[in-house]
Amino acid sequence: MSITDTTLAEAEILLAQPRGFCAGVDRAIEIVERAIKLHGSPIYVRHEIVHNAYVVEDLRKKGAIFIEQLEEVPAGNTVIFSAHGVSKAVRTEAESRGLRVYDATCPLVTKVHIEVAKMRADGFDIVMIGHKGHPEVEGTMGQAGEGMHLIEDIEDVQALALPDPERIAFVTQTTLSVDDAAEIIAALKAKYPAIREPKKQDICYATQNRQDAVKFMAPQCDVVIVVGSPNSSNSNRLREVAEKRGIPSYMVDSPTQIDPKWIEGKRRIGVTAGASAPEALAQAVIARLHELGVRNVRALEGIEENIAFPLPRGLGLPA
Ligand code: 0CM
Ligand code: SF4
Repeated sequence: MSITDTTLAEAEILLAQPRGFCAGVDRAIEIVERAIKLHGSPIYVRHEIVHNAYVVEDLRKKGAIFIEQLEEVPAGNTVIFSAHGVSKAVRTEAESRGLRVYDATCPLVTKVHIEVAKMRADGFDIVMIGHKGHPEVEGTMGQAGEGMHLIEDIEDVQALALPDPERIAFVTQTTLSVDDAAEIIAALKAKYPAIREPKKQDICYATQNRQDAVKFMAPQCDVVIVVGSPNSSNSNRLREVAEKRGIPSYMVDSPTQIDPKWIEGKRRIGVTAGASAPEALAQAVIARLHELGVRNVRALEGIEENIAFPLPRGLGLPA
């Protein structure tokens, strides 16, 4: 047995708690599965239902067709809006085309949409903190025709020139880095002391809890592996949380992407999963680490989540 083998046999996997699916992702997947059962395939889904390649492929096999533009949905068909939400224009287009719609927008994204609508109705300009081009940002920005200002970082705060500093508010994307958002919000408040903030932060419970779990886990690890797809905002943020603490960290979509070099000579290997990454993938990553010689697994303590969101009308009965 080589020195490396001996080390890996003594090494352990630390498992973050909580990790993986949130209530919004559970609900969104369930909506697609129930719609297929109810109406038969194909069922059209606007954008990836959640940002996970494995989930999308699984639903594709079950009869879902993923599209980006509503014009790709043939007349008379059913379309499901993804967990990330849609703009008012997309909703109107679906209505005017007479499509049957099931809305899998996470209720915590809808909460932000409602904030935007209320504050625009009160005459406020709204600053949104988010990542340009992300579908959730497009959906939330698209809740109002005008008066929306997207910023991504502190430099953007300095560049903002708003018409009435007494009538402005901010909202955020739900899956931001909690720490980066806090810095941007502090800069906003310093520049616009009267800015109105959400009653409860827009960053969702799942994002907050998974980042907190990595903050607890990372200092105990020599390397961190995050299960998540490259386009998943919340999964990327988990990798960054570990990286910012000086721990080498990698994101993988599947166990085959693990490079054995990452764990060579490491004693503690942290594993977590983004809110859209199935537990089956996290378990497959653990199995791969076992194959590579790591024997022990220790689940860390952390918050037990027991949140569930109701299904939309028409899909709520037992399947
Ligand atoms: O927003 P993000 O890119 O993190 O989306 P996701 O599909 O990976 O996670 C669930 C959600 C939402 C909204
Ligand atoms: Fe909803 Fe948060 Fe999950 Fe996104 S990550 S689906 S906002 S609970």
